[in-house]
Amino acid sequence: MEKIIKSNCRGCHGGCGVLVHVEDGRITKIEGNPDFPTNHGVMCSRGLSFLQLVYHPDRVTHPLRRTGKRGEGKWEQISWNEALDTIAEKYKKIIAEYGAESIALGYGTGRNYEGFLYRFSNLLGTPNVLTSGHMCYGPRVATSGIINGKLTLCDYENNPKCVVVWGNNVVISNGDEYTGENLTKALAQGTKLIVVDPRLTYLAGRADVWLQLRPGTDVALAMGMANVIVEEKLYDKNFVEKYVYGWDEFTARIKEYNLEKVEEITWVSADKIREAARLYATTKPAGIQWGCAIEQNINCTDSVRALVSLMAITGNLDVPGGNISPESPPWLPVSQFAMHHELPAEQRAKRLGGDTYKLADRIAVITPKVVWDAILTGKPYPIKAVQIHGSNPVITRSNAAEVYKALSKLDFLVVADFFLTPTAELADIFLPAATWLEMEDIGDYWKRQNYIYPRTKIIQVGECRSDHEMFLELGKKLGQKNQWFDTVEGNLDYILKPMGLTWQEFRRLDYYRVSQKYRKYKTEGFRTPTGKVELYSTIMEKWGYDPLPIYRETPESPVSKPEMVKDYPLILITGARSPVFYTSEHRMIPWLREIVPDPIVEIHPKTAEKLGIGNHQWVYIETPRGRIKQRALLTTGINPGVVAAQYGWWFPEEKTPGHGWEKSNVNILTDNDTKGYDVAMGADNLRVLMCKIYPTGDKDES
Ligand SMILES: Nc1nc2c(c(=O)[nH]1)N[C@H]1C(S)=C(S)[C@@H](COP(=O)(O)OP(=O)(O)OC[C@H]3O[C@@H](n4cnc5c(=O)[nH]c(N)nc54)[C@H](O)[C@@H]3O)O[C@H]1N2
Ligand SMILES: Nc1nc2c(c(=O)[nH]1)N[C@H]1C(S)=C(S)[C@@H](COP(=O)(O)OP(=O)(O)OC[C@H]3O[C@@H](n4cnc5c(=O)[nH]c(N)nc54)[C@H](O)[C@@H]3O)O[C@H]1N2
Ligand code: SF4
Ligand SMILES: [Mo]
Repeated sequence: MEKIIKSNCRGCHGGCGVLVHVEDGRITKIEGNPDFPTNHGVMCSRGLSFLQLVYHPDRVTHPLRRTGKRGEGKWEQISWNEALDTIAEKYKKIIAEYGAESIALGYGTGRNYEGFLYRFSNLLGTPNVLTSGHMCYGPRVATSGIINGKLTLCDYENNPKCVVVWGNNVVISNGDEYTGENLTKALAQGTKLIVVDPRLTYLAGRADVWLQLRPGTDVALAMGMANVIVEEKLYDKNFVEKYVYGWDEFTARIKEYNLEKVEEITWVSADKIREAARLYATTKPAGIQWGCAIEQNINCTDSVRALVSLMAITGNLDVPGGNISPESPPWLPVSQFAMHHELPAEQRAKRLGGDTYKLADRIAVITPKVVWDAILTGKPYPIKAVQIHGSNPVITRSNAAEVYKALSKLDFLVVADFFLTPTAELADIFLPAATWLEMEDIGDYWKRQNYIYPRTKIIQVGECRSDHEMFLELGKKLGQKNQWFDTVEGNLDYILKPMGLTWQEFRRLDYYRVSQKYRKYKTEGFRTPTGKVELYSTIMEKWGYDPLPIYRETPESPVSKPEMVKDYPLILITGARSPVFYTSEHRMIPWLREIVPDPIVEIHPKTAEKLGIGNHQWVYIETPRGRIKQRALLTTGINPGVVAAQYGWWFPEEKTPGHGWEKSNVNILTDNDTKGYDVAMGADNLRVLMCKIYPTGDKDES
């Protein structure tokens, strides 16, 4: 008999309500739930093909132990008890000999088990948790935290009259909070659109103004727009007078960004910048929809604060239809569940890179390079073991060759995943993870938005377990028994308790919605040291950074390294999202691979012609770090001086343990030299490189 169960997809950062059809203990279909408020039945290709992941023949459904040499691909199946005992014993030894800080935990993008992982690591006593948070979402959260008190998002529910999509391709990526459906609906109602993107995306094509900037120059552009807004007196005088700190210093700084200079830096004409600034400042309310492209370069923190400054001076902060900071549900906040307060101060002080990247340290985030260095050099102290859940750093971290080398040198590596990825192939112990269809989970516990939802366990696949359960059970074996509730459900009850709900009550809801309050600053001010929006940041000043946003040229660019242009004439962007794959996932999913069989690099036809490159031809992309192969896609939607290569590629169909991790992996090309890092977050430069491209001469041109 068929049953239909409501749930919430997590094939990406999540958020789409779905109906799951189950027959005889097996899921037969997943479809969109038309009644769900965040997606109204809409799903993407990844969600629709999710069953091909769940029941994939290569999915690992039992714990494994390595039997051969590291990376040789030889494994034996072991029991959960044996796997967790082995890990616990190893950790006890490392802690006794080197200290808990010599164990680093790691997790991937936007995970609901974030709280469980941090609770485990804090109780273990290690301050070192590897995430994407230094260059994805974390900078927006942390920077908003010190400038205006809390992350801000575009408020689609109250009809923005203008939206600025900045370094984000939300209809493809369904970025960090709601799905792109909201924006699509706003546009259908006539909302004005400004897009800041070096590529002609679908959204750029629909925009009233498209600012095709040189990659990595967002701060200069934003400061130029602020300059126009101030000079032409288009700012919100009342808001500025009452709620902004550092106006004089800020206006003095933006004077340095006259449009002539900004045009030269950004490649966007002064007229276009003026047009965009006027449109944004005079069409109220207006929201900025920002993405990770502004974070993945040397200007990370300053890009975020320059954009918050634009929101503030135009009076668009915390107003309906502008940029709002969503209220959190009255649950136990992740930071409290994570027990950051339990990490002893002397352990916290040992956080790798914590003294250098102070804004990252504030949100318990580290930049990965410090971990690779600690493994490879033993300095400032050795990292002996790494435990990674839901992340594939060999493919997703900058300077992949160094990542591979570092992970290979570890005493002990644990990886929890669905598949034996190139990273998992280096593990000593592999833990088979459950998908969102196989666990009890509070959907979007990690996000900052108004909706949360229950996900219930619908099926069991092999012996797979949720990551939540893995941390709980491992914690118990490492002396944390008294600090956890005995079951995952007990811990979910604990998180929900302040809401007056038990898990059993919550799991019956379709979703839980927190209503939004607006203009809270009128009574509460902003949660910053001055109680105002700090255009001039007192916290950055205290830490010894520039208190005002400033544009920095990327160390590897035609401007800072003109001598490189001869050999590496093109600017390379990496990472613009593919609609069918999620980060390094899904390359083994037949429906998705059929749509995009090979990695793609976008290149302008004129450039391609000069280089003798035909459409769909395999090309080498080369930087001083190495070279990879992708297929050329000729498009006039990119500046002739820029190319854009996809990220996340490996080849699960190649049965060697490396699965072709070096062939098309764009992070072979990226650099992790700290000279290119953002000063406060340690964001690495994934977006602005210099490269050359040439045909591979391969015959397989089909
Ligand atoms: N050059 C370049 N590099 C980039 C980027 C870029 O744009 N350009 N983008 C960066 C960004 S924004 C991010 S967030 C990172 C992402 O990088 P990672 O966080 O490393 O993300 P994934 O590649 O998605 O790795 C996720 C792995 O987790 C597994 N997985 C999925 N769900 C679960 C789960 O619930 N539990 C467990 N245990 N495993 C699971 C998947 O099978 C997959 O192998 O990459 C970054 N790297
Ligand atoms: N389908 C799909 N969805 C995803 C993911 C995925 O891999 N696939 N990954 C998830 C993750 S981890 C994240 S962080 C989000 C990311 O989602 P988004 O924030 O949308 O990130 P991207 O698509 O990488 O980049 C957005 C746009 O920025 C442009 N861009 C590149 N460089 C610059 C620059 O210097 N300045 C500006 N202004 N724009 C630039 C690119 O051309 C691209 O169109 O998506 C999530 N959702
Ligand atoms: S956008 Fe994300 S949550 Fe929605 S269907 Fe696609 S994978 Fe699932
Ligand atoms: Mo991300």
